[in-house]
Amino acid sequence: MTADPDCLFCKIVAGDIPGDIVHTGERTLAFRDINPQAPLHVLVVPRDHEPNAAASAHADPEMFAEIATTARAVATAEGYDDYRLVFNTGAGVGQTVFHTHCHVLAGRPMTWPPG
Ligand code: D5M
Repeated sequence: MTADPDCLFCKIVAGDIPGDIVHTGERTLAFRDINPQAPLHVLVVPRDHEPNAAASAHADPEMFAEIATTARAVATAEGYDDYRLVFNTGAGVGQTVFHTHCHVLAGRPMTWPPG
């Protein structure tokens, strides 16, 4: 298990700070976003620290697939067949927490392209 002692999401994974956890997997954890942008807004994170989706996919492709299946499980459990997954990858597109996370958004109409 790799962890960064300064990383907010590593602290949630470790249970050192609270998260509104909706799913615990062997290699992933899902918790509600503190600033929800839709009726369902959950973050699925790998337990292992990597700074972004590209790094996680490279380091552990199986775990990266687990993020997608966890996202579907969370959406289904909350009654949503349709949902949007977002991986902000890099500060230039709005990434603010540099521990890989998948936004799972559902429950309202969504437009394309995203803002
Ligand atoms: O998304 C980072 C997301 O992390 C953003 O939507 C807020 C959320 N966030 C920040 N702190 C917390 C805590 N403590 N719990 C739950 N959610 C949190 P990004 O893609 O990096 O912009």
